[in-house]
Amino acid sequence: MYPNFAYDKTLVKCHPSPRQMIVEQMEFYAFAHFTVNTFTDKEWGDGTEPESVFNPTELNADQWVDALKSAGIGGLILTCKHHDGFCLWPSAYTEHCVKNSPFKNGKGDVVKEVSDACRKGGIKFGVYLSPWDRNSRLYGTDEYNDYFCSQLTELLTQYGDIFTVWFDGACGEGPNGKRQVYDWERYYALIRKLQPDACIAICGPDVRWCGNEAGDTRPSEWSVLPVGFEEPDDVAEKSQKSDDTSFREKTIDAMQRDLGSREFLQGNTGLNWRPAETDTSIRPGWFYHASEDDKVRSTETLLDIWYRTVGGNSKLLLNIPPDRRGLFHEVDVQRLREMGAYIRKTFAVNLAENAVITADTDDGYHSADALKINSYDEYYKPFDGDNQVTVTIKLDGVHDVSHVVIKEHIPMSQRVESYGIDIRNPDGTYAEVAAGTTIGYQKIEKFDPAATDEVRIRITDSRVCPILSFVGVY
Ligand code: FUL
Repeated sequence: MYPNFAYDKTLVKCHPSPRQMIVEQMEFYAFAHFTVNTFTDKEWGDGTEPESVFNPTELNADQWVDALKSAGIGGLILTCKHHDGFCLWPSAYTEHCVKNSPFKNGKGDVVKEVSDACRKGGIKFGVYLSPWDRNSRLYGTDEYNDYFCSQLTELLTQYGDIFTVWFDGACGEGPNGKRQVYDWERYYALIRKLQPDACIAICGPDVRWCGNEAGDTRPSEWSVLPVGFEEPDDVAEKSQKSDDTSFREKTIDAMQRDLGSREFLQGNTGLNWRPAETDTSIRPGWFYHASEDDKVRSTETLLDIWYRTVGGNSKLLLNIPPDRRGLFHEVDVQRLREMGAYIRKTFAVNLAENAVITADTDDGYHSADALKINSYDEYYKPFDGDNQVTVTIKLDGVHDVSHVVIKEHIPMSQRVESYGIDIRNPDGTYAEVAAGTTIGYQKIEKFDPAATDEVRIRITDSRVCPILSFVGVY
């Protein structure tokens, strides 16, 4: 059994591992879906596409990274192999890869170019390797597990540090298709050995699929879930099974709305920290289609998703598909710039920094002053048993306020179950401007701008005493 293995039913791990903390703090990262589909105008290739179709003539991964950084994105996951089996790196284990394509006369390596550009640009790099492979003749046999591990080994040893390995649950084989018994434990052990700091996402123990591709989120998102929930077979069951575009519009199933309430957890013997990740595309498709150039999501929609994910205890994994040139399309680049400009402007000045922050109670060691610093080195904590507390942020004058950011001290788990936020009116009364349930890694509350000299955060219920690490007022 490996450390942090998600499916040990006796495990109780209610806080993030160091590798999960890396992803938690990245908040917002990107996907790039790129393969033969980009050139055949498909979403799922069937594995018979000739290598000759893959020919990006102006590939420039620096352009991708610059665009991502303009939005404040901290990492990029590349589809090194999608369901069609075509590998974006010159794999020694298959002919179905870039080495037999016209791209750089067969001498190119997209994974290298992209990972180098990420490193140069100071963002992290992750790999998507589709377990389902429609090209490999080994798929459906035990040897496929060897093949898959050989490919993983190439990716995890030749391209520097990898922050996440993303295992898709999608499989469209259907009732008469090939059945592969994936040796998940072997894959996980290999990843832990070769890249111990990398998370294993989706069909894996460290990062949990949010359950839809539309950008839908849960109002109450918990990171502590029962062990055994969403094992790879469950993920596969809920994932896409045919190349049906309507799947991308499907929202979270009603049955899946609550994954972490006390009622939901009751009776489970094990608990595990598995934060949600919301993966969605900037366009209707995951791959580039010129016909979708006028269907790129608006900056407003993208920001709405950003608020609900990054500000709602989920990670945001936004897909930006490179086009046939090997560039992010101009429209997508513009959207990323606009998102970044808005976020930077909105959160430029944290009014809490010059405020006086107090709490109605603390344990004598961890005062509310610690909330000014956005780090996990210090935190605010009341006495055990004090599950309701009020934190008051007295500003250095009257300011227009429209956002409050709260972070729990997640190294000591997720505890808060409900809260309210008030502002002080000029006449000394208080008006509630926001209220909610879970906080977790981070809650961002946006409300109508109001002039005030004091903001009050009331934690109205918590599983055990609330422990907070940061408060921001903007
Ligand atoms: C799905 C896949 O089928 C899509 O093509 C895409 O890769 C998405 C991220 O996951 O399950």
